[in-house]
Amino acid sequence: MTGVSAVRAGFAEVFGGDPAGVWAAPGRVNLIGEHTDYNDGFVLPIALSQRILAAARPRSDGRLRLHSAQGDGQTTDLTVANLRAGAVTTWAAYPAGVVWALREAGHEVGGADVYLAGDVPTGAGLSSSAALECAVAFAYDGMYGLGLTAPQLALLAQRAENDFAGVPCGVMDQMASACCEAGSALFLDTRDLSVRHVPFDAAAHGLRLLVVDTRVKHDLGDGAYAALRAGCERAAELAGRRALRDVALSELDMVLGLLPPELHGLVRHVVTEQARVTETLALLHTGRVAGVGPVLTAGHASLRDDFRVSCPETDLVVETAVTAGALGARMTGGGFGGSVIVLTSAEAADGVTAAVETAFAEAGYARPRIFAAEAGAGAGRAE
Ligand code: GAF
Repeated sequence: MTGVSAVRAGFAEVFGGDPAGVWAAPGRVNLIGEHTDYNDGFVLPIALSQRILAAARPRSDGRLRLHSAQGDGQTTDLTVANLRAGAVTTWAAYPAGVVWALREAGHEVGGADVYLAGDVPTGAGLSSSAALECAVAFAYDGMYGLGLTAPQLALLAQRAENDFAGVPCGVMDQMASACCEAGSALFLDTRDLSVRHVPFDAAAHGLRLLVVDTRVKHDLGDGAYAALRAGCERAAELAGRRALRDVALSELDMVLGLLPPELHGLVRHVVTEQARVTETLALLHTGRVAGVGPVLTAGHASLRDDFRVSCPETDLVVETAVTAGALGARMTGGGFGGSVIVLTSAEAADGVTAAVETAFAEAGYARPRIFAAEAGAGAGRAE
């Protein structure tokens, strides 16, 4: 985990002096509820212990200076009053977009020096961009005394990503980063943003939740995600529903009869995935955590065969892990690469890890990064 003292030292080196504070925001994995958020549906993510830290100090001259420890050593120097959607095309679009979104929403915020560092892998489907946005949103809220709530900051972070950086994501990742609590998964109804914190402690049940980063980079901005979203919205419109969330499982066949065949897979996935979230919630509420495994694997099959967002590497992880004795596995996040979550007994975890590593080596794939996830805390002031 990147430490607060390292970030303070980095800030002093780049900008001189001390920051006004240090704020942190985590990455996430989604247990279940994939590609449901922009269909007004349910999601169930947990925050990771991997996080982005932002050491920040306000400036009175309207300049926004952004420096990332993971960047190319350059400091991005912007003028807050000149921020325009689409004008920043590097990683700095995410933090700058948050400042833009705050001002668009009428908050009178000025400039700042912001030093960013963290250990959320980028392009791994673990929400590094949402963590970046939320770290800066919470830093600005603290520095400028805005008094905004975590969901309000999450919505501003999503606006930054949608309208400033031009990535049409749903609200799950920002809500997870902003609102999760340690030891719990976040059940979120994306229609009304109501949340429930659902205890999730795999270790207490003799289990492990492994995250396998396949190292296949995914990019939500490349058009495929937008096309899926547009397909879902078109299907809802043709079916005469506000969103696909409004199609009940019992009506699925009837609704498919109203739609062109190329939309069937999208609709089938979203409608059955909604049911899988509800099923997972019931299993967690009754302490049957191991029972979540097969639901994950069914979710992966749906993402692979109906929604078509898996790839050979994520499929290989799922297949290998389950064959090696895992309780279940599925890709997590937007897809087209990224990471897989694997639910396994603690005893089988090493064997599952070794089997996945061997399968990747045999297939000639890059060595995956594998770690055990625990439900971490959401964003806030780190110091
Ligand atoms: C990405 C998006 F950013 C989320 O909003 C969500 O749609 C997810 O893909 C798929 O569930 O992480």
